[in-house]
Amino acid sequence: MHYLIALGSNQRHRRFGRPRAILAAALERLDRKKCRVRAASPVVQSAPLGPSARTYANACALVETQLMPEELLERLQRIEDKFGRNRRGQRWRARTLDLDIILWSGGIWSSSQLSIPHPRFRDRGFVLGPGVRIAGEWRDPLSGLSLRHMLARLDRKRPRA
Ligand code: A4P
Ligand code: MG
Repeated sequence: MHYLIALGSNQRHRRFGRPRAILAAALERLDRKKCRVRAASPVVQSAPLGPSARTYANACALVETQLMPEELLERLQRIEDKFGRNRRGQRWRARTLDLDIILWSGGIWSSSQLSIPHPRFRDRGFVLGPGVRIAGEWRDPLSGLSLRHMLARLDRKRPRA
């Protein structure tokens, strides 16, 4: 099975350093134990959406694994914890590492823990931009649109900086 994973960071880590370096270290972690990172996008800088004031580093990765969606989510959350993610406090607060599942080759998953496709990815340039670099033709199972198509649509609405 394949998954498209979005990575984000906007806070330094005492050991791994700045957000860009955190993403590189997180990709290395992800490429272990039953998971293979088949492709990784370049890292982009993006203005924060929401209350946090700091610029984000964002990227996407294409992961191949036999893990089912909820097993992969658990794995991603363990990696977030290793990178010092603090789950207390405000939603969307500054974070050392956020790992979201955007798309899954199995299509749709919906439970109290996990929604695939990720409910908010369609209008986020910081997901679609890196996403098209490695999976431009992958289609959203709900709308039928490819990532490339969704990014072009978003750019028409709101030119990216
Ligand atoms: N969850 C449900 N579906 C998923 C999924 N597809 N992938 C649940 C991952 N998790 C999923 O997530 C909260 C809960 O969502 C999880 O426990 C899981 O069961 P979280 O990562 O703990 O909390 P969060 O990230 O603060 O909330 P959320 O809703 O995931 O936020 P978003 O939508 O990820 O937005 N601006 C820029 N420029 N770049 C960013 O990367 N990220 C955010 C966070 C806000 N602004 C940003 C960025
Ligand atoms: Mg998240």
